[in-house]
Amino acid sequence: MENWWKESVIYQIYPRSFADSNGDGIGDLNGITEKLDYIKSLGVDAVWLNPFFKSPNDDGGYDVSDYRAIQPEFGTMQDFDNLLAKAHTIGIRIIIDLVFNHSSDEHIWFQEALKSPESPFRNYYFWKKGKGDLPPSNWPSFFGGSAWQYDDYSDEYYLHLFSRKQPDLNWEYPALRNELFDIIQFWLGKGVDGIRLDVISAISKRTDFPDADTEDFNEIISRFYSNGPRLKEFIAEMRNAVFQNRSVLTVGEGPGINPGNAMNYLDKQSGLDLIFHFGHMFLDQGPGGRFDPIPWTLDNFIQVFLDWEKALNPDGWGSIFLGNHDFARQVSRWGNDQQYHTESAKALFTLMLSLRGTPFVFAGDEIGMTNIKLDHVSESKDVETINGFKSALFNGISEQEFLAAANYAGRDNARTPFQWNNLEFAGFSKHQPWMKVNPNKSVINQSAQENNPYSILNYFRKMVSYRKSNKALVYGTLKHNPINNQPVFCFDRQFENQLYRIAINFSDQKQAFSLITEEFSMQMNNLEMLIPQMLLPWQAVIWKK
Ligand code: ISL
Ligand code: CA
Repeated sequence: MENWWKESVIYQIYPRSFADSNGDGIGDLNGITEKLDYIKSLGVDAVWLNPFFKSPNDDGGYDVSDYRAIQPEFGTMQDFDNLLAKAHTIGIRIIIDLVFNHSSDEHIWFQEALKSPESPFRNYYFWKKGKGDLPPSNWPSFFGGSAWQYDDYSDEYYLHLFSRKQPDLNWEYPALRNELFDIIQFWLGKGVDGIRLDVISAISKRTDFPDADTEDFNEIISRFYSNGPRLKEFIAEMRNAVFQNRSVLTVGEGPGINPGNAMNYLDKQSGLDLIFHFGHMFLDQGPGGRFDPIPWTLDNFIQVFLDWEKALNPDGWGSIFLGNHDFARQVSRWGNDQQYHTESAKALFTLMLSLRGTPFVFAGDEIGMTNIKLDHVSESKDVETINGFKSALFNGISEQEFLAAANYAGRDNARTPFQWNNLEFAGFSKHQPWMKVNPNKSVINQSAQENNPYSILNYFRKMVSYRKSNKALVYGTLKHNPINNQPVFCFDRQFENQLYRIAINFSDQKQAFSLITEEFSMQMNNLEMLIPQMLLPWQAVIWKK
């Protein structure tokens, strides 16, 4: 069915942290297969799997050394085929995650390119002479330091926007593009239902590599790394080469995608089907990026959603997400994971599941998993945090200060083992897991919530089913009802003659609320009570007229 993804709710799984089937402390494909009935019970329609391809795991699998082989720790190709077949038998689609902005430096292409400037693989990457003893440009890597790594054998530098073990692929080179299209064909041939294209926003480089004229990292991303001159052309070529079959979902991810350029990615004929946008995900990042946190405001948060609503209407389609493997747990970042943990976790799902677009729910958020507190940076398993700490020390920032920023915003928060139950290692594994288990697994875990009608888990299930039986929440228009000087997000969704009013109190205080009259009937409420003309702390209600 065309556009199946418009009416879908998609569940994101980070394989390393979801379920360990063979007791080595590492999540794996068979672990996911064993949990398919649970996944189905959520009411979701598809699963997006973060990369599970062969990788030295420098960046959690986003450094691929063989795009046609399974990461041995995650299992075998047979295990993948088995997962895909079982998922299809219960009506769950599988979306895979192809990392085509860069490969691992351990990929055979890069190993060959390193051997000689004359190698046929040399042009699969970007190589440039330095400027004196300086790199070719002043570009900073996402993961600290320069985006250029010197290779003394050839006296040239190679480009890596991410870690030095993630050399950028040169899409200017047709032979490379054809290699990538063949890889897509390989996985489509196996029957996958969708492809997430990692950092698609950066595949077209400014090949003159001009120096950045700003220190603001998010500005550098947008103006120097993303939205390059041949972006639309490359996406169109890929679409025509491998995605003629429109029932396969193509979703583009990438920093630098903004309301002004989003439609460049979504051309009806030759673009992608939908994009992840990150406007809200950088609201609490200062000029120094992730580890330079600043407070966010609800007004700015709401404005991001309104701007995207305008930018993607009527032809575009976006994703709705509040967290993923790259950001802090949503209930900790946007909600109140202490005094109003359950209420605010539910309120965030009311928001996610009543907006226009395709909701992407990150595994663990449906049970309200929270951030983890690292006591030392040495507990981090994330290259972005580990390198970020090195840069911080170099700039005279103490471990304590950096740790506070990493515990607030670091990606480790999203990668702790799924909390299935209160047993040792939270039922994720029978073996010490690769990553610290959050001690709060004793109170926050799936089995404790499974049969509790008031749990986050069962509210999530109810909200998913409510969205599916009220298509206005998928296709309806969105009108904001601004409420000045109150932390309340209220908006209407209208579809034909149906009007829905959604109100969410983003605060620990009760708020007067007077936008409901008697012709509205309450449909969903994240609390067990409703006081007229009032929203209790973190109360989220849907009415219908
Ligand atoms: O985490 C971020 C930077 O602070 C995000 O901007 C992120 O790097 C960016 O959205 C791209 O993320 C994707 O590509 C990265 C990988 O580390 C992320 O896990 C992946 O989601 C490089 O492949
Ligand atoms: Ca395992």
